[in-house]
Amino acid sequence: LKQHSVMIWFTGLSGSGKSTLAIALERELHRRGLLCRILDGDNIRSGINNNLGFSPEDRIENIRRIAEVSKLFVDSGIITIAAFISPSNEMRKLASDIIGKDDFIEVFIDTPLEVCEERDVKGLYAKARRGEIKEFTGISAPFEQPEHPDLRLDTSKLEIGDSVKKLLELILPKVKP
Ligand code: GGZ
Repeated sequence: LKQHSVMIWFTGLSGSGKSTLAIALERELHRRGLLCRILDGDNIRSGINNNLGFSPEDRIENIRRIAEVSKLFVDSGIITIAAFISPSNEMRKLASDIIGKDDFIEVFIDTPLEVCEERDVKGLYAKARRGEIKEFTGISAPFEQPEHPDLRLDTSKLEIGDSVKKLLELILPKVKP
């Protein structure tokens, strides 16, 4: 049995569209009979990582555990989609080193901060502006843009379907022998 799998690592600001794209991508992969799994704040920060906050140290530990768990999935043949801000080159390198760079696809959700803040789906940017949330990425904590992502998607310019198409073009050749 030879199943080859990959890690799709979304990085980008809160509200950039990581989770929305992850869900849309998952649907298309399932439609093609491919097993996949999304890891996001809802299933990771609420459980295995519920003792972690948003200090630089905690974010690194968050990403390290996510990468270790992801590696178990990838090694089981499951296409694994991670949707975390992962705001620094160091964090993304850590994830890539744990998973192995040959299986690691870095996708930068490059939606401008202004658009993310305008969307403010959960009202977190407004809270961060009022100082009610400390160390909020993009406002009071840094986001380092990846320099050489495998794919860059700006959800303020692309339709979801177009982004998913680009993702599939990148992923399918790597998972279908
Ligand atoms: C950034 C925060 C913060 C702070 C809470 N900074 O839009 P969301 O709500 O659902 O996504 C954000 C999520 C970010 O968690 P990650 O695990 O992806 O971050 S990291 O990779 O940097 O560890 C946001 C919410 O958590 N949130 N406080 N201070 N985002």
